[in-house]
Amino acid sequence: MAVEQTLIIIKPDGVARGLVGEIIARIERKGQRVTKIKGVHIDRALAEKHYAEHRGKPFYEPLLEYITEGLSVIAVMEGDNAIESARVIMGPTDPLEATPGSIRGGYATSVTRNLVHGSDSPESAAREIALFFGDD
Ligand code: D4T
Repeated sequence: MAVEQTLIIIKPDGVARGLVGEIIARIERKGQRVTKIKGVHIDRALAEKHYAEHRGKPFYEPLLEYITEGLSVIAVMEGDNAIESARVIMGPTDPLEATPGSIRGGYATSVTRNLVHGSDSPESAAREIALFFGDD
């Protein structure tokens, strides 16, 4: 097992709905630990960098509007297989495909408003951690 870091974002509806503690706690119970955490109202420039790979796709503009609509909570979480571990707890991108026991399956309302982000590879994690915590 490899100790990894992953970047978790509780997106604006997760913060507004009071689900920060619940989401972090569920990832913690699966073995991960918070090493950094902060609240950020993501602006358009930061959102464009984070979602650069999706530029030009039909869901790109709604995605940017959503992620910039209010406060997000950004955390670095660390532990054995942190990336896959968090993604299992989150469930697939589309909440309708996610099992009810997962975060998205239980609480998310649409594929765009899917509550939570977790890095999808070690390369993404390194890029995203530098993007959100590089200046701290
Ligand atoms: P994020 O990056 O937010 O954790 O989501 P995922 O890693 O699970 O999914 P992704 O990168 O494929 O998609 C990024 C973001 O775009 C939204 N989205 C995605 C959407 O609104 N419509 C779509 O058809 C897809 C594929 C949801 C998450």
